[in-house]
This record gives sequence, structure tokens and C-alpha cells, in this order.
Amino acid sequence: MALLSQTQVRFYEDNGYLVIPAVLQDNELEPVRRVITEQVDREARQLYAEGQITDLHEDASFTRRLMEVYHGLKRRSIGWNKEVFSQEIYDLGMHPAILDIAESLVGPEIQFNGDYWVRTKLPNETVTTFPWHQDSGYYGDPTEPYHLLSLWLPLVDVDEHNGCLQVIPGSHRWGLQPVGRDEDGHHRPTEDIETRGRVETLPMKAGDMFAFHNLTFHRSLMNQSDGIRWSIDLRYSAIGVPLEWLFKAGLNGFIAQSAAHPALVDSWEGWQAKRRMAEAARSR
Ligand SMILES: O=C(O)CCC(=O)C(=O)O
Repeated sequence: MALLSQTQVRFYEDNGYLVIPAVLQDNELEPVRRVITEQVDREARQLYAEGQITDLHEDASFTRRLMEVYHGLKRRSIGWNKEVFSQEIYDLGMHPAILDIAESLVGPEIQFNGDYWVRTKLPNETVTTFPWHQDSGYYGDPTEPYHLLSLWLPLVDVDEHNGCLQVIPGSHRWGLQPVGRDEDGHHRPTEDIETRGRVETLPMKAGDMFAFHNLTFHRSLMNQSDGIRWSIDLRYSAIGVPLEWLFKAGLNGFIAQSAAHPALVDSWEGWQAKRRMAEAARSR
């Protein structure tokens, strides 16, 4: 992959999002799928050891096992971050095709923000059906003036049936809108924002990428299929954009690319050390 074309960058600037087809080949998604498979196995074994389940469902497929393990239990999660912290996530965050996209949209000095999320989007689940929101609503008001780029990558093909995303083009120019909280802890705009803009639905193939701005309104539809809609979202910004709220949560990231100071680029070991520092600061 190469840097995005001027037309693509202009589309992003005008609309607050861009879909880039076939960024990763299927075999390049395998390491992350393997990390997820291992975490599903750990979940199953823990629940089994606790006596909460009597079957590990070891023969179930990637898109079914967690659903079968959780069946009948009240497990609720917006996704996994620390659970899947691994070299595979680091390698994905450093993938040249992904860094080219990040460079095209935030510039050549790039930090990986650390709040990546593997979405465990189970069928008919409300907690992973995100209502309309701007990511800055979750990050906090002080992030409004900054550009925080999300790169959302489906690990299975997605459409309206299994809970693809929708976006309101141009909504990144509306400023940060007021929100309330719903029973799942989701932020919901107090205004009916669908009346203000056009809704675009985004069916995508595994390996495509949806890039969007922290002020762009987007949501995810309910997964009405009989399998899990796995995805991962990665976040980037220009080096220097403040990310204290992530450090405080122990979700710090790493320096991914720097032409000005190449020695600052973190290795996997460097990222692990930064996470350990953040965890130590949290427990003080
Ligand atoms: O993956 C999803 O369903 C929603 C993701 C999302 O809204 C986000 O990453 O901001």
C-alpha cells in the first residue's frame, strides 16, 4: 500500500471519514485472530474453573465459540484491550500499510494511542451496539480541538445484518455535541442528530478499513446474525497530541513513526515498558 491519494485525503477532510478497501490480506489478519482465539480459550477455561460453565466448546468456530461459552451467562463487555495486549497488536499497529494511512491523515510524526479495542460483538447484544456518538465524547471535552484518528478494521465481512457501522458525512464539523448516558453506559446525543445529516451505511469486507475523525458521528448496528462480528479499532494521532487520559487508564500507546527523531520509535519491548510504567503509576 502507499500513501492515500489526494482525492482520498480530501474526501476524509470533507466528510470526516474514508473507507479504504483491501488494506490487509486475509493472512495478515491471522495473527490478531490467533490472539483473540487464545483469549477466548482463557475466558472459557476461567469460567470452567469457576464452575460457571460445564463445556469448553473447544470445537466451536472463531465466529461462534465465545457466544457458546457465554450462553446463559450475564457477561457484558464493550471489548478487549488489556486482555489482548500482545506483540501481534504492536505488529498490527506498526503495519506499513496502516502507518501509510495514518501518515496521510495525521502527518509523518505518529503516535499509536493505545486505546485499541477488539470488539466482541455478540448477536443481539446491546452493550456492543453503539448509538450515535463522537469518539471525543468518550475521550473527554479537552480532546475536541485535536485530531484523533480511528482506523476500524473488520475481521469478518460486515453488513447491516451482522452489525456494520453507519456514519454521518460532514458531522466532524459540528463541534462536540452534548450527550447523556444510557443504561449500557453509552453516550447518547441529547439531540436527534439523524435529522441534521444523511446516514451512510458501511458494509465492508474483512481487511477493509474505515478511517474516521474523533468528532465524526458514527454508530454500530445490532448484530442480528448467528455469529460474532469481530473487529479491531486502532487509534493514532500526531506526536505531541496530549493523551493523559489514556496514561491514567493504563492504556498508553507508543511512538510508531518519526522522521524527525527516528530513535524515539518504540519497539515492542519499549511499549511493554511504557505500559508497566503506567500500571505502576496507577497503583501508587
Ligand atoms: O465496533 C463497533 O461496533 C463500534 C466501534 C466504535 O464506535 C468506535 O470504535 O468508536
